[in-house]
Amino acid sequence: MFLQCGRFKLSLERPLIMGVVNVTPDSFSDGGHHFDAGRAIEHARRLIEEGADVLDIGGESTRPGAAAVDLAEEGRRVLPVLEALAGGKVPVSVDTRKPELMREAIAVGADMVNDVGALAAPGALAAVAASPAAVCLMHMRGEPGTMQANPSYRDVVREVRGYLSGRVAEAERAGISRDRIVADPGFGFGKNLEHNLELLRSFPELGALGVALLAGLSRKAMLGKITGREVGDRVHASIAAALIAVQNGAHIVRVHDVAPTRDALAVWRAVAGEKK
Ligand code: HH2
Repeated sequence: MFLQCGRFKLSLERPLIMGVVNVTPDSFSDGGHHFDAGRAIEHARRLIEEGADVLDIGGESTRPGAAAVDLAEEGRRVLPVLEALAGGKVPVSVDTRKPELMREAIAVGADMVNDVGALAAPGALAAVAASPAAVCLMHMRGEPGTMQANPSYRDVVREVRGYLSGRVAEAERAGISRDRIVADPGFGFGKNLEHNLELLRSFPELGALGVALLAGLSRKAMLGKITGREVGDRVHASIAAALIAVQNGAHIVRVHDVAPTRDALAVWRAVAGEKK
């Protein structure tokens, strides 16, 4: 299995690490740390050295309760960073919900679009379909402003899988081939701790979608609830979560802490066998 990702054809025979670069003042775990292009680019290059297989550049926080950012501001944040990194040795992804920014990002060389809105915004499917970029379709219940208010599901795994299956079908109808699609259950996006744990436990069931799977658990509130630790102190919990996700079938893990994740996955690969 492989993922066609802009200029890259990525093998999914071993788990891939997507390193997070937030160019925002307010992201939940690293807001403000790389809130200028120079620092963000420096951080991204460090993540590549640490072993990131893909970089995910975002200019709008989607943490619960986050304020929306307008198109011009989001573009000012991410486009210079994408431009500096595109064409390098690892693919770059743009984390955005805005179709206009998807187009602009692809025009400056983004290899992938990571959309927590699963290309549901008008024009988003067409923006990706018209390009060679890969796309990550994520499940979210509600909107970041209110999604954690009181999420409820009858059967979270069925509902998330059903939604993703519908979005994959829509994307295919729009002309995005399966080998360009990644699906993600969206941990923490309109889900309480029990929902998140159930999704992680049942991750293998998402394999039926027949596309690459991504898990984003890094430093999230669910890990704080389990360990009682503040966001800056969740690295160990994040490694455990990434490892469980990979063991349960995730092809890509989206993480802030690339170096320790790489080491943990190296051990997993050694045990799983050389092919990984
Ligand atoms: N999580 C976040 C943002 N984007 N994209 C995908 N596909 N999956 C995720 O789980 C996911 C995501 C939230 O993390 P972060 O980017 O660190 O925070 P913020 O949204 O506050 O910038």
